[in-house]
Amino acid sequence: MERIYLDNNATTIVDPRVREAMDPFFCRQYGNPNSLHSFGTEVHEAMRLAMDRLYAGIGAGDEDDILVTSCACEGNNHVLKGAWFDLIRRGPKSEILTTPVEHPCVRNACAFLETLGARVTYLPLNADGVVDADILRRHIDPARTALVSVMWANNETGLLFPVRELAEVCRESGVLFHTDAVQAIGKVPVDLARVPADFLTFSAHKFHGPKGVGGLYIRKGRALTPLIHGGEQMGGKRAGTVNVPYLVGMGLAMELAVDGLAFEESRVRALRDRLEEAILAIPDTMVLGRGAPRVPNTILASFRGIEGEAMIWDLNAAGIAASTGSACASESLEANPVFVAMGLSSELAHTSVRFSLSRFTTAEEIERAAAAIQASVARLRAISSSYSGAR
Ligand code: 7TS
Repeated sequence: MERIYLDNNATTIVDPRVREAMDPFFCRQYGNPNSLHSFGTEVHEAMRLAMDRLYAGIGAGDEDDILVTSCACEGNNHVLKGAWFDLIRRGPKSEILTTPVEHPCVRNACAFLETLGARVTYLPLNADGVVDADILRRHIDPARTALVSVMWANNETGLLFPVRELAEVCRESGVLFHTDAVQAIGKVPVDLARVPADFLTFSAHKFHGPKGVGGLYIRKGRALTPLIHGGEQMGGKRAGTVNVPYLVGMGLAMELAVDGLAFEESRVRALRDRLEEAILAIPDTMVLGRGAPRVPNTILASFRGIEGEAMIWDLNAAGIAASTGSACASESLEANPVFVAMGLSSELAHTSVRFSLSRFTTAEEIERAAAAIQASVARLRAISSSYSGAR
């Protein structure tokens, strides 16, 4: 029986068209793009096309920069550490505002900067589990705040943050705004002509491109101290030979993701809603953030009386890949900070499972997954000491 992959927020299958587009750049057009001979120059056209696709995909202006990075962790670290080198270190702006539900690469980079003397404030969430413009207005201080970093969409809940309003508040206050758009690309429109963010990060493997390549958008006029010093690649802003095959793949993956947005909005959302309906038909289940704006592919469901991890293993045995939404750190049983910040009980935090779909998910897979989830819940509740029947 074919396995079913419902963990697309962790990573996605590479679109076969993307792999095909990358192929010539391994053994045929393998020159270093900085070389002056034909091996070098012949890759330029493909690189330009890929960059054009990235610019078009996120609505970047011609004079803005997009740096090709190795992943979103790199892009996010670059922005946060750049804020330290460019601003905080020099004073008087010493504060970064962020949220407690960012990816660990943002939270841990902030924790590191705190050890150097930065002041980091984690903004509270509203009843929908996001930071809104009023909350930001209450905390932002133009004299003290150097940077605001808030994700576009949360990887565990799929909740969408009102980034346009947040970016506008920052702009009015003269404060830099960064958004981690890793979980937004290909799921909702991401248009920097409408959202006045200064920095934005993305990662190809979340939208059917290869792993190990991502992008960091820098609006015109915003400087960032390089994280990687070296040669003159990318105008000296990020040294290292450009990963040409992966850039080519990311460019096409971006174009396909943006072209597929309407499909995501209709077909993927319909499949997600169908799975959600099947989950909610099981007694004592809930879906987090159901009433609030969410990306169309994600379900974070809680099954009372069942440890999320037990369900992952049980579903895995049935050939279905989901994740706990990292309800527990893999090595400890500490509750996920995302759930703590959302004010969810530890019971909810420990009983949640994340299902994330993609444009490759089929209706038949959803029906099979729904049946497997129902069977797993029945099996695990029958042996659960903490479940004593529907309340
Ligand atoms: N930012 C967000 C919002 C993410 O979801 C992830 C990966 C990253 C950054 C890191 O991306 P990378 O390019 O450096 O790999 N998120 C997840 C996840 O939700 N489950 O596994 C990985």
